[in-house]
Amino acid sequence: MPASLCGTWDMISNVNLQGYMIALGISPHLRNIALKLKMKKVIEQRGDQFIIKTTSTFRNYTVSFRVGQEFEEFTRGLDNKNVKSLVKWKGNKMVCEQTGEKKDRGWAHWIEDDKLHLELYCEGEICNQVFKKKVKQ
Ligand code: ECB
Repeated sequence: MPASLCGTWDMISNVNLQGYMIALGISPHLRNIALKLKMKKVIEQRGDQFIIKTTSTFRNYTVSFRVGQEFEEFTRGLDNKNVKSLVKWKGNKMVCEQTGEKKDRGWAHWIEDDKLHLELYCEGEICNQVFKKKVKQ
């Protein structure tokens, strides 16, 4: 079993979000706002269902799914597109393929050195984000 992705995570690095957003067709105005955000991830598992919440001071985005079960995703508040998404485990990585108008689109999450890693990719652009586990208060 791969290390659990569950928990509350704070972003500590964000590389090439700009390139990823350009590939998604996000406007310059929204890109400038998004680039300044320190996002959080809250990942929960209930039975065989995963819920991933991305939160920020500007917008939040939530997706929920079962591994191995294709679902319809509308990327509301991101690029506002309908995609068919499928999440699988590939080794220690939770990998999501998002099939739609954009080619070669998806993301992968994994744990490395107690950090949560996220690779977001679209049409050859790759954004790498790293999150550290939020200290319990
Ligand atoms: C939700 C906070 C970001 C809001 C940014 C607003 C406008 C910019 C529009 C699009 C930018 C595209 C992506 C922003 C980066 C991350 C957001 C969630 C990416 C994602 O798909 O995460 C997956 C994997 O954790 C789960 O949805």
